[in-house]
Amino acid sequence: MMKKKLNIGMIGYGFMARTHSNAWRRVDNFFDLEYTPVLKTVCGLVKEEAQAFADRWGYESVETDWRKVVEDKNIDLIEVCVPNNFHAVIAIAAAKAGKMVICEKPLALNVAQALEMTEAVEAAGVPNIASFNYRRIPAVTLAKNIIDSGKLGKIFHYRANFLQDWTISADVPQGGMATWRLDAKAAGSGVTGDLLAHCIDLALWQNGSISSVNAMTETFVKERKNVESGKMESVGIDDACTFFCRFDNGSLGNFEATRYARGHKALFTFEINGENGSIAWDLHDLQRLSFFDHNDSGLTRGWRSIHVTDGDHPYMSKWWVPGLSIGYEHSFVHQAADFLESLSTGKATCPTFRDGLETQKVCDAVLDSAKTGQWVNL
Ligand code: SOE
Repeated sequence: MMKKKLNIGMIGYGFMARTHSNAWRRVDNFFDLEYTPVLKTVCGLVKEEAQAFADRWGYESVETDWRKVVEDKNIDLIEVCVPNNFHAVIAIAAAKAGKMVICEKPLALNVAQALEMTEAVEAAGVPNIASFNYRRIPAVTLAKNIIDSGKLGKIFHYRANFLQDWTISADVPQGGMATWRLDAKAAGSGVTGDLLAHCIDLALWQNGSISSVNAMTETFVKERKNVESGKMESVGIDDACTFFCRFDNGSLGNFEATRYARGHKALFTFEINGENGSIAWDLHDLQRLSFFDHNDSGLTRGWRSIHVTDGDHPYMSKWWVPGLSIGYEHSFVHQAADFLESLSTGKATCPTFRDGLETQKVCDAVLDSAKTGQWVNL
């Protein structure tokens, strides 16, 4: 069968551009889809670096001006894989040019931008994704399926952490290609947008809307050298953030993210406690889902550790044989597959920009609450 082509314009050539490019390259090998991705153009500031990226990942051409890629009649989909302060301007221009858009998380610097982006893609009627990849780790998708099956019963608690330790040293600079996440102008916020946004996206998906939040943040290192100016500048991001919340379903939430948890590199965990059971997951052991079913007979009742690698587990029939693991990068392959599939079915791939906007609202409420010390209603 002659496949339909989806021509991709990748804006950015950093970490996320690699995960997305890898996904587009792999997806056809494992999924049977009507559409096939074509890596047309990669765009980045430094021509030689864009060229090196194109050579490594197989892009046909390079560009240094993202507007040219957005205006290129041959491009169908714009991938926004650049620092957060460029998400809105690129995504809105892409939507206005009639392009589909996949935008890295967090969707925007704030709710106002996220709303404008959402309205732009919806007005243009173009398929769009806010790229929260962890939804498509098979164990995480399985958790959602178990919750939706009603097995946990009434939910009482949702708990999530995202712990790292890479900015403890005051010598880590802010700004520039590698450390823009520490510069408030580029990132918007610190761990709230970078890490908690992942936790919030999963929480809203698995447990429904959040009605109110109460947060505290801290910036442990107050000044860092800015790579661009070469000067010591005050740090405007949150290094750590903890918040409590109430969900519309009556459950209580407890969230923490930090880059100051010595020893933890990317310890993303969540646990959900319901009347009839509980679920827990840990990114450091991403193929396993812990599940406790109170309805099990007393003889065998206890926490099970499900190795989510069987043929009937989400996405797993597409990979190797039962029992063999896949990893982090596959969540992006699954997103690519679901997106290509959605072009055939016409059914949107979640999380859409509108879902990303909902996460942004919670992030902004969390930062507001931390500033005022008050509960913030959503
Ligand atoms: C930050 O270190 C980071 O790379 C985030 O930006 C990603 O979204 C997260 O998945 C892993 O950590």
